[in-house]
Amino acid sequence: MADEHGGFETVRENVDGHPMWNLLAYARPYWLRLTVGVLASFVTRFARLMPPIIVATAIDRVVLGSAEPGLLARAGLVPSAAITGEAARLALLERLVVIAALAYLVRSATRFASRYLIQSSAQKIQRDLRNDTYDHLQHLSMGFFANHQTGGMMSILNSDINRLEKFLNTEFRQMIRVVATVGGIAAVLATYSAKLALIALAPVPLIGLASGRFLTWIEPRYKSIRETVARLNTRLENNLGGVAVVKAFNRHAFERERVAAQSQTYHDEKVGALRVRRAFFAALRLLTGVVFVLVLYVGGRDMILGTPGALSTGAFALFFLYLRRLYSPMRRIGKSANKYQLAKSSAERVFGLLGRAPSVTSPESPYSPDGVAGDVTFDDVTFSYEQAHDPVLRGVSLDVSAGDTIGLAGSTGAGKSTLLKLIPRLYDVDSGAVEVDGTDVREYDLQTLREEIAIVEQNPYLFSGTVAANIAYGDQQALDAETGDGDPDPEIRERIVEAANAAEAHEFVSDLPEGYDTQVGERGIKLSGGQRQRIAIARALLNDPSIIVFDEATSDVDTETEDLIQESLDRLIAERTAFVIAHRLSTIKDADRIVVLEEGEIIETGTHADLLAADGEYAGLWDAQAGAGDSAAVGDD
Ligand code: DGT
Ligand code: MG
Repeated sequence: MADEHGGFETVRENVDGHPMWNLLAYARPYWLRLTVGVLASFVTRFARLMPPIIVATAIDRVVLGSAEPGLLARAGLVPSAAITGEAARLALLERLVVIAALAYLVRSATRFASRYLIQSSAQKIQRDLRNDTYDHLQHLSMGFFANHQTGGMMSILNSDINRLEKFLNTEFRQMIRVVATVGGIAAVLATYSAKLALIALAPVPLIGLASGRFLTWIEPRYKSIRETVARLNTRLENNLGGVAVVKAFNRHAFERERVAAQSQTYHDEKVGALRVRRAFFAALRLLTGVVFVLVLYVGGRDMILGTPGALSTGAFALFFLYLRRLYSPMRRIGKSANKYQLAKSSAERVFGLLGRAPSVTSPESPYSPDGVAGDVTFDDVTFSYEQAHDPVLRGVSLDVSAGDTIGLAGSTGAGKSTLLKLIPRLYDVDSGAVEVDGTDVREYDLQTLREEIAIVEQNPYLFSGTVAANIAYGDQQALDAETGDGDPDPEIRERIVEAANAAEAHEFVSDLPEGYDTQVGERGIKLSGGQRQRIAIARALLNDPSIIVFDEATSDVDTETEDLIQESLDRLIAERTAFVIAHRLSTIKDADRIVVLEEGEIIETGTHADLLAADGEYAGLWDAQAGAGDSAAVGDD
């Protein structure tokens, strides 16, 4: 059963290799875009280093008329000869203005390009990853879905994948920023004064190291916080989904307590992590203060005393302009590292999910016939949902010839629905075999097999969309036509209406505000159980399978609806192998054979007349129902 953690605690065990390498594999198709983006980003960073150098040159040579040529002269961008006279100074100033303007131009152009290239790559990677993850997820077995809560899966498809996109988009550029800025600044400062450059850069490895320590501390905390959030989400989703039950039983206070307890856990964990985070950043700031004071004192003192290698006025200013530049990305290292950890745990979940092999798959060389006749054999089938638990089905053997109708009866929880879920391999048997046309279902191509079987569930699920699209779900071509753009194909509409007619659904569908185009499902009009079941029958009819499973709703439907369902059912099961699970035994009294299941075992089989004559379990149930009136149901749920 699904546990209170949403079942995702162990998913990261399925990651193959480092999770972030897996992410890199998704970046591969966009490598050109990304490489150009990264290069442009480096150019932006270097262009950003220009203005302080220009300021330093302007101070030294334009304002103070110093003879010191400076960095720009050494790079050949300005003349290195001593500047004397107003005209020469003005000319130099004009030259500096042009260089500054060019630097800003380059900076803004490359920034635009790098942002565009990296952001668009991140969006594409996000899209690919979501598509793949969703597709992989929908192929996982039913057991996976039973053991993992929807909230947890949603948060992987949404938050985790979004976080990876954001990481690529933002933190990746931050990393480039750190490397380019720290490297560029170190190189420039070293040309002015090796000693002061050393002082300015000394904390860099220290900050790197501290960030690393901080990370190893914060990592498990963030993991736990993320999981707490997922649990909280699952709880909220559960409660909102079940709000009718909460209200009916007046469990508001109970649920408030449960939500409050999880909110509190989240609060406590987050507050603890935030405390350490604050301390870490405060310490970083202190360190940058120490460097500022040291450069001010040592650099200033050398200038006063005229020590050889002392800075020029412009260079002194340059140091302070650069110090800020140096530490703001350094301070972000901690944040980036945080984000990296968050992204890594998201990647663990995403790639853990992707690494999870579906347990029900087509074999290597699948059997893929053009169609099946519809013989079904259960050969000594034993099955349990959970390995540790008692089997739900025990040694069930049943031989059904193509075209026969088998009625299934038995009390609630006997295993009727479970037994029939084994035919399309929604689950696989523990031992024994299920065969279709004499071939084990596990040898079939899964798609071929499932195309031949339709299940009309006890409680059919309707997707958000039109009535027509919900019926069309049974047939790929019809579905494409009904969900595509433009007007539906009239021929396909005709088939849908025909199916609805046969399912006795046409009349009530026509009465809906927009007929077949009425929105149903979560965001549409609500239909009754009997109406939904008839739509599900129409869906199955459109699918035209060789084998049909009809799981009768246990909910009460009025006698008229019951008659309508019975009529549509008769059309559904005609000329096919049919399994009809009935709670009202009148539904199956005309079946070719009736099977009575109790606690996972077949206790009686025979025709209605045989079983009445045998005077066993079935006869007892029949009498009880007849006694309670025709429309009484056996199932007590
Ligand atoms: P019904 O529809 O109320 O007349 O009962 P049946 O006969 O259709 O019972 P079925 O096959 O749904 O359930 C048989 C047993 O298996 C019952 O103890 C509940 C359990 N079971 C059903 N579905 C699941 C599932 O998805 N996971 C687990 N772990 N157990 C399940
Ligand atoms: Mg059932």
